[in-house]
Order: sequence, then structure tokens, then C-alpha cells
Amino acid sequence: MIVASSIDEISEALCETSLTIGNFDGVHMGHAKLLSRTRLKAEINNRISVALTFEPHPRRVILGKNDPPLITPTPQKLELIEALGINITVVLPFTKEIAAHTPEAFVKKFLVDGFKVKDLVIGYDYAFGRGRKGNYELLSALGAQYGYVVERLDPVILDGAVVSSTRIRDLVEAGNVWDARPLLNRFYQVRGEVVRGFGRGSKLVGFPTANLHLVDELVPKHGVYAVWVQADGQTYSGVANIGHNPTFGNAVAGVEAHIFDFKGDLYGKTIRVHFVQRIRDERKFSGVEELTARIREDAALARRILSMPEARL
Ligand code: RBF
Ligand code: MG
Repeated sequence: MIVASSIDEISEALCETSLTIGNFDGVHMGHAKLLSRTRLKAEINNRISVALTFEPHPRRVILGKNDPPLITPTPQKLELIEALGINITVVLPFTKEIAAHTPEAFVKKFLVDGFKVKDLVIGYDYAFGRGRKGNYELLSALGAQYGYVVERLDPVILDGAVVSSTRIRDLVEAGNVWDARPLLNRFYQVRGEVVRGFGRGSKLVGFPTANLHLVDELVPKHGVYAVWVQADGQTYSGVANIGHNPTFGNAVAGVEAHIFDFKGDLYGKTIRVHFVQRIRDERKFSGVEELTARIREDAALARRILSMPEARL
């Protein structure tokens, strides 16, 4: 997959395109439907499939804060889009200048002149621009004028409700990672570099943990989780804790994973933690002994959870 941040970088590769546009945060089941449909249309019509997305998340630019937290930071988003067979993804820097375009000007400049769009695939609720004026009706009217066809797809419904990034964020923030899985079609994961912690895990508690440095990513509700950990090209089972370690009173909340049957050094390496099932709240224990005993139980429970066929990665 070609990844670019402007049309100029890829203009040579561009002939007529089938294109889908959106934030695609999470690349969830609804997004997968749009991306697959776009790819199919490109195959059928002998066109190039393009996903057009923005960075930072437009809501962050408009509201001026780091909100919403991302389900999939850009590198992971690109990996997932690529897996769906899209030829080119353009991550346009979302600036106030881009936001200032009227929907008509945006369509002409980017979609028509830039991407030579012939098939445009959008989600059931897609709209852009001030007052969400750039909606299906307007995009279709412009399509009649410029010679492209718009297809609007119905939402994916799971357990009686629409699959959306907001619904997934709410589930993950509530610690309900097991229920987020079917919406994502994978476990919720974070990835980060392993950084030095306090060294208490190995020396004091007897359960060494890899402490993750996360950038700008959605963190599940504080507590203990059964997890899969991918490190050094291998997959391990493990148990993770998220929080302030109230037994010791850390100032900053962290994400740490104890990896079963692992001996080695992960400092400086990037690992992925896949959240399978929440086990309990983080607690303040009377001391190290009580904490260690509890972690031993957590570990045993995590192993049982991860040995269920339904928990396979
Ligand atoms: N720290 C706490 O203060 N309270 C907890 O409930 C708690 N639960 C944990 C559960 C697991 C499975 C693991 C691996 C760690 C947990 N910790 C908890 C964090 C522990 O205090 C930390 O790993 C060490 O202090 C090393 O930094
Ligand atoms: Mg640690």
C-alpha cells in the first residue's frame, strides 16, 4: 500500500479512483465494510482504491484539545487498512485551512481534480464541513456534475446497535474489552515502547512487568486484565495492570504487563498488548505480601481465561 500525506506525492500513480473518506478511527467493522466495498469497486472497474483520512482527528482541531483518545493511532490504522487491500491511503494533515474549504471547493479540488474520483463510498452518517453541509445529498449532486457515483452504505449493526468508534471508546473506557472485540473484529490493543519502571515488580513483588510508554492512545479503565502480549515477534500470554499502583501511590497512572514464561530484556522495544478480559479493579493492599498473593491469583485466572478457545488471538 502506498501511503502519502498529499496528492502531489502520488499524482503519478493516480488514474481514476474508487475512494472512501473518513476518520476510520478504530478501523472497526463499519469501516471495514466501507474499505472492502471500495476495494471491490476498484477491482470491478479497474480503478485504484484510495482511502482518504485525516490527521489529527478533525474533532481535535475543531475543539482544540486531545479528544477523542484514539482507538488506532495512525501507524496501526494504516496497517489495518492495508490488510483490507486498499492501494493508496492518503493521510491529509487536517489544518484550519483545509477546514475552511466549502464542501463544494473541497470536492472539486481534492476529490475531482486531485483523486479523479469515479466511485465514492461513504458511511451512512458521513458529512463534513461547517454545519455538516458536505453530506450524501450534496456529494451526489456534485457527482452528477463532475461524473462520479456516490454509494452510501448502511451501518453495521451488532447486538442491536450501530458499530461506531464512539461505542467502542465507551466500551473500552468502561473496561468492557470483551464486548469491544466483535465490533473491532479483534481485541482492543495498545502498543508502546517498554520503558523503565520503579524496579519494584521484579525485586519486591516477584512479578516483573514491562511498563509501556503510550502516546495519545485510548487506555482501558484502570484495573487488571488477561492479555496477549506480542514482543520480539512472538505471542505470549500475560496479565496487565493499569493504574496508579495505590499500594505504593504512583503519581502517574501506567500500563504494565507481566508476561508469562518470559525471560529477556524488552527495554526500548515496542510491544503490543491485546486486552482480552477485565479481571478486577486496582486496589490498595496492606502491603507487598497481600499484593503478591493477589497477583498470583490474577495470573492463574488470566491463564485460565486465555486457554479458552474463544480467547484466542
Ligand atoms: N498495584 C496495586 O497497588 N494494586 C493492585 O491492585 C495491583 N494489581 C496488579 C495486578 C497485576 C496482575 C500486576 C502485574 C500488577 C499489579 N499492581 C498493583 C502493580 C504493582 O504494584 C507493580 O507491578 C509493582 O509495584 C511494580 O511497579
Ligand atoms: Mg514494571
